[in-house]
Amino acid sequence: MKLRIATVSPLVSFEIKKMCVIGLGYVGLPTACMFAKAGLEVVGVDVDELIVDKVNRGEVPIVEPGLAELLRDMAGSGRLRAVTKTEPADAFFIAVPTPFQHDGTHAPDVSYIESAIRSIAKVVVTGNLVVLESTSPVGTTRHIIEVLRSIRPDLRMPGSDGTEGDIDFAYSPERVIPGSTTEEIVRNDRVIGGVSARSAERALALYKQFVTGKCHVTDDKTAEMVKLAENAYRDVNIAYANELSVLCDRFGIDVWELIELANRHPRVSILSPGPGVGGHCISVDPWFLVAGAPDIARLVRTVREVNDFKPHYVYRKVEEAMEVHPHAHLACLGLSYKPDIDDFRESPALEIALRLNAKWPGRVVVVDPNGAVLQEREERAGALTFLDYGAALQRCGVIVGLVPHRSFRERETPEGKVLLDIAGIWAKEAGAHAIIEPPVGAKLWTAA
Ligand code: SAJ
Repeated sequence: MKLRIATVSPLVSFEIKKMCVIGLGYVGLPTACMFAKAGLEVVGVDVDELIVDKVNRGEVPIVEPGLAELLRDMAGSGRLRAVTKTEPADAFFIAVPTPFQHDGTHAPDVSYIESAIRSIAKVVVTGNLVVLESTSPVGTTRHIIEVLRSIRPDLRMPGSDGTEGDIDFAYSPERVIPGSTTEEIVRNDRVIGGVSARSAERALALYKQFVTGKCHVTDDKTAEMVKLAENAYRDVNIAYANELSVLCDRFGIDVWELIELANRHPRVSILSPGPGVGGHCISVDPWFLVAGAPDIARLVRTVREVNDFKPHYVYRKVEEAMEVHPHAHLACLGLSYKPDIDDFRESPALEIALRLNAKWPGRVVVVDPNGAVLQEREERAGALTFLDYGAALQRCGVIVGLVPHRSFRERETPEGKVLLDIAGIWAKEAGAHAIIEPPVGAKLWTAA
């Protein structure tokens, strides 16, 4: 549906001065800060009291460059405060997680979104705007309208044909990459999907208060699908690199050299293989497309399976190396879901390390620059033996490079060790498309 922005629409006169941002995580907190910086009164809502207390003290609960200063300033200015219960406001932003069910079905779990809209239902009044930012299955914005309609029959909801109601609704996906959130949230282009022309118009006006990238207006369903299409696109491309890595292993070819050479083609740009795909987005969102159309989403499903297979493959390769060196100690380098961040959600590297540690207790050590953060957050990490890089190399004969953290890549290639270079740590040129040459005295898994 192509939306036309109306120039005069009755509810636009409801000025937005105060907003509630529900969910103070990786997206909600920076968004709340940006709106506060733009001069709005912002109330951040989170069910976690520890997060609420921290935010009110001006302390960031997550590591994200630039966010600490921003939050300190905004909390100090009085324009941003945090609470555990949704308050009356002019606009509501929902930025809560949408995981999938861990029962093998991978069905999306929209229960956090549903509880957010139920909390909004208690305070919402005519003229309010509700914007959903959480990555969601196609149709979720419509679904929350129906949830609100069932709780608040006194309010007129917008129609599925674009007719206006008493409340406006829009869907606008975040597109930031962890590690550059505070820059990308401002600079990136944004897609804004309104359920009606007025909804889109109001959401657009709001985002324009801090977004310098272009804002593209469409309908809610298209905006929902855009986000899923973007992340599935990345999944497809990473799966290709991962499949190449196992093919190269079978054929006895160095995958890093292969990719470097293939990328010399002017229209080829292959990504980097790794231990699998982690994080809370790429490894999750494509399943929403599969769940929505299981009979036809064949490529997206296969791609998920290819990327989910990679950690098992890596585990088997390490097992083989340990069988050849039955007394060796093993070091796992890197545990986060990608390099240079303190985020361990859905991390294949962490799963591999835990599994290896369970198989050879007492013989496995792990190294990660943010190991302390992991130990604080994840109970299972208690079973792991953390060492610094130098000590791990001294103790272990088999070294598995799982995450190419900068601090690992800056080091010399270890000599006299069995190196399993899963993520290109010892590639000659640091970065995505590096050549690796087998270092003297070391055995590489690609050459095994
Ligand atoms: N990975 C590889 N090889 C690569 C690139 C990545 O194995 O060449 C792995 C990473 O190590 C990681 C996983 O893929 O395990 C995902 O990492 P990522 O950097 O591709 O993505 P995320 O999850 O940190 O952020 C993505 C981004 N989406 C896209 O690039 C299309 C970001 O813009 C989204 O905002 C975010 O998902 C989200 O929240 O959806």
